[in-house]
Amino acid sequence: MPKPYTLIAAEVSLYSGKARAYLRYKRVGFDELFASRKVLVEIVRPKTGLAMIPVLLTPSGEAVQDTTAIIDHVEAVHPARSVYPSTPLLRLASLLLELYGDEWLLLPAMHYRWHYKRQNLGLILSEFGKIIAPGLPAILHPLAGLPLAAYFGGNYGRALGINRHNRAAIERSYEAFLADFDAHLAEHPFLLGSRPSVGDFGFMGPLYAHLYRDPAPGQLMRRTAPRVADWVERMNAPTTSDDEPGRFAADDEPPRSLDPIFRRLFTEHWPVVADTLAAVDRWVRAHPDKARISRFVGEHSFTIDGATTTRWIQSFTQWMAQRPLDAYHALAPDDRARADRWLARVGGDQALRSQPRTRVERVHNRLVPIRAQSG
Ligand SMILES: N[C@@H](CCC(=O)N[C@@H](CS)C(=O)NCC(=O)O)C(=O)O
Repeated sequence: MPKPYTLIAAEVSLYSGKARAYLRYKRVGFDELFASRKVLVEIVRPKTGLAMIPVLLTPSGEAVQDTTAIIDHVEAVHPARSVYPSTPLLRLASLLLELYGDEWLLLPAMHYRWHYKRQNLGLILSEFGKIIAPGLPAILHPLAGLPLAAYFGGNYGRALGINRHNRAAIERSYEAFLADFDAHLAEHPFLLGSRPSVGDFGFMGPLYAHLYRDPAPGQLMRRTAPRVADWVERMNAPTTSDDEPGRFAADDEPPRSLDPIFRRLFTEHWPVVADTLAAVDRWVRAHPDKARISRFVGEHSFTIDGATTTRWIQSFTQWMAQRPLDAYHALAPDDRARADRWLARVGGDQALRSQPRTRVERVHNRLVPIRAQSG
């Protein structure tokens, strides 16, 4: 019998891993439809206007793109086993962690996949070849996958700011992250307790298809952070026997063992986020006639572990960042005081104070500015 939902996805795709693990955890029945070029051309593009995966086809005929939109769609229909903690600080923490996973662990994911070609390329080319021409004999897949590999492998460096100046720094930062996450997992099965939150699913994107499954980083993870590898496996195979999915941390307190991860988030990632909010605002003011915000809105420099280089500013980051910012600004005074104490402990005490001057929203899968009404 067909299941109510269909997830258009691929094992090799980063954000597919996030959506797949989430849908399994929620126990909403779904079939996975392999995102071949034919599926992209015949279903994804006409239904979403984009050539991006994953896409969720819902029982009511909608096509939802973007993993965060997929999660929010499914949460609204199936509130049981919510991935959003109901208490305010944990909720804020989960949104920050989702943002960090989606947008910042992307750097090591792309770096390790494309830099360690000798180890990874065999697998990647065959999987890309399957996307382009699933009907071809497997032996020809690597050849068919070359153009797609050239596209992704050729563009990520400039867009994300990954090059010879910061490769070693990205590896130092990621290895430190792995050690911190591994130590955290010695105390808690998931990021915020014994139950996965939206932050875990954000982490699952980069930590599955690329950093667990690609041979070179996969070996690094299994060797240096075996608990992280176990977590990836747990996230992909949630226990289905009991209805009680576990608990979020007690007393609405983000676990202390996450402090180093939050500290890295606020030192490395948040300056990029803050700069992005300012750049989106400038871009929108400079383009009053444009209904949609361009995917890239300029270039800026950023620093990871002492290495500075430039990257393209991605407007989408603002849409993700508005989520924790909104959660912070909606806190009741007592909760805000508690949040500020926690944020000060992890170096984020100023980070969330100001809101973006221009807000953005997604309309038909495009980012649009919410302009102040004139008159
Ligand atoms: N933020 C989106 C990103 C989706 C995305 O970037 N998907 C990748 C594959 S993992 C893709 O389709 N990229 C095509 C492109 O960037 O043109 C999400 O959460 O779904």
